[in-house]
Amino acid sequence: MTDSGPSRKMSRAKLVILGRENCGKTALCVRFITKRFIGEYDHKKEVTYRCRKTVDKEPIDLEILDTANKVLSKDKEAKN
Ligand SMILES: Nc1nc2c(ncn2[C@@H]2O[C@H](COP(=O)(O)OP(=O)(O)O)[C@@H](O)[C@H]2O)c(=O)[nH]1
Ligand SMILES: [Mg+2]
Repeated sequence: MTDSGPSRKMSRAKLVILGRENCGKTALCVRFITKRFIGEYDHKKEVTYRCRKTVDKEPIDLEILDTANKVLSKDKEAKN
């Protein structure tokens, strides 16, 4: 197949990172994208990261949603 020309559409994928609060979701995302461990960031913010990575020798556009336990936070507020 000759699908490697410039007209070929870039592959895309969307990821959602789930897990309990403080389990390391944001650290994992930041490290995956920057190859660095960064401890200083807004812990309450839900952020969508966009980056380009190579998977199986093919470039792929990634959209990574780093969730931030909003529902849990609301539950806590409701109890207070
Ligand atoms: N030592 C160490 N600390 C980590 C690691 N991953 C996350 N942390 C720390 O664990 C805490 C929670 O991480 P965070 O990514 O904010 O968790 P999130 O709430 O799931 O997004 C932060 O203080 C991070 O710096 C790790 O692999 N090693
Ligand atoms: Mg986080």
